[in-house]
Amino acid sequence: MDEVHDLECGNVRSSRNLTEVAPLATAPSRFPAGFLWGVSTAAHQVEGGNDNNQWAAWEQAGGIKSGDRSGQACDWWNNAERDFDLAREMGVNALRLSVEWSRIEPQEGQYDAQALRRYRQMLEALHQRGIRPMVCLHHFTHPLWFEQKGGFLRYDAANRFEGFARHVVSGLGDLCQSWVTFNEPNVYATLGYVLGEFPPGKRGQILTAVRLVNALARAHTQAYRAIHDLQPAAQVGWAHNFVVFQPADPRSVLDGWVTRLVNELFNESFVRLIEQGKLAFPLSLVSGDLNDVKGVCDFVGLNVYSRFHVAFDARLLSQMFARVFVPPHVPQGDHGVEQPYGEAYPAAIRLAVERVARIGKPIYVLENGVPDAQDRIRPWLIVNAVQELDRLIQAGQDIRGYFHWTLTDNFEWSEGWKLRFGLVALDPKTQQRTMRNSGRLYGAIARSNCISPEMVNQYFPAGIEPAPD
Ligand code: IFM
Repeated sequence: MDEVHDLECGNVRSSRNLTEVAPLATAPSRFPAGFLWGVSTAAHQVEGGNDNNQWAAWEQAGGIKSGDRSGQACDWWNNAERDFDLAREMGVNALRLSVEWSRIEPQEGQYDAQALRRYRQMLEALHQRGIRPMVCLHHFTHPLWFEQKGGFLRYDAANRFEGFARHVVSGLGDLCQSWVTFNEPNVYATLGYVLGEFPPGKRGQILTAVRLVNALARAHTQAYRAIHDLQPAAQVGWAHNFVVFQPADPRSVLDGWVTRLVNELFNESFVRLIEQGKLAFPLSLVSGDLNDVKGVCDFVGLNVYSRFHVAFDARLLSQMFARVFVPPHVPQGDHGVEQPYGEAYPAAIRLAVERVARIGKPIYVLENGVPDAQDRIRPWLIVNAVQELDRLIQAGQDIRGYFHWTLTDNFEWSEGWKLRFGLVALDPKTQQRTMRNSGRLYGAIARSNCISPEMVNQYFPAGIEPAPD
């Protein structure tokens, strides 16, 4: 692996303008001391050998479009330390990982001490490398026994989740103070119950998706209180996936209406529950008041990637008449316009931050990235994302960190191994890793807590503008 050279930012405001290498208006200043430059990961996507959760069953049942299996994944269960070394070499100071409930509580009420010990080792290994861990309790996967009992739609799900959360925090609390209860409740509900892409593979069940979001908000609240009970100084939040939806035709009343509807269900539902303790009318008829959920978080985590256009289509009843698509000639990662990954849109960070800032809590960008095996547009994305963050912080927004998704290429859910989000390329068959240039660039930014045109030039002398498609 190549050495990464440290580049000082110096007085970036008077140095060469970044517009020479990127479509940027201004060069950013130094980030606040203690700003977290991290990478995000998730248990099922990296550990390998997870065969006791609902995603393993989904894989076996043919739920992955390519037929791929997560298999050995990035082999973290045996050797996460290899990737932690790469994270240290890169220079990040934080890493978000999740714990796999199906390993820790493989049967209801039976906890596996060995599994928790392995997570302790991982957290210790991160600390030894100067990397602060942030632990997520539920990143899309849970044990088969829990799924078979109805998952989070069952009446006592919040109690089960609280029991798991207590067990984890009791066992790992001396090594971690930052907790994410749920990753992307809105994605889990939408892909699992409206689009059928995630287990349990239901389509068009919009009311069930709303009920699930409510149930996840209750479970989040109960876990939040349990974590604080055990660890009063803990910082607890959730990771919200924010997508920019834009009417396909700004003059069309129907496009505007269906865009607002999609936005309300996807972007607003969980956020409104935390902000106001209820959903907007008429969704509030399904949920009622959840007053005890209001204000329950110490920070808001944002996972921000993309923008979609939305058009009214009377044939799409099961999708609330919304045709969600990506127009041609916009920057995109490695997929056709039919795929649900959208336009790579760093400006989404500003819109997302401005929305959740109304909750009044610190904000972390907990995911941002693009599937890009050849590193065509990832550098452009990183530079633009960092500039967005800088502008927001200058404008007074309380943003505490940026975590890139992801460290090493990993198992991308229903797309399997097809999409490569890593700063480090992985061949899952040989387990060979190769640092991408975007990893070197991101590392240089993280180490200097700043970005300079020299960094961009060093790794991308030919420039980083995304080529038009
Ligand atoms: O890989 C996922 C991650 O698990 C959740 N957020 C989006 C990422 C990229 O699709």
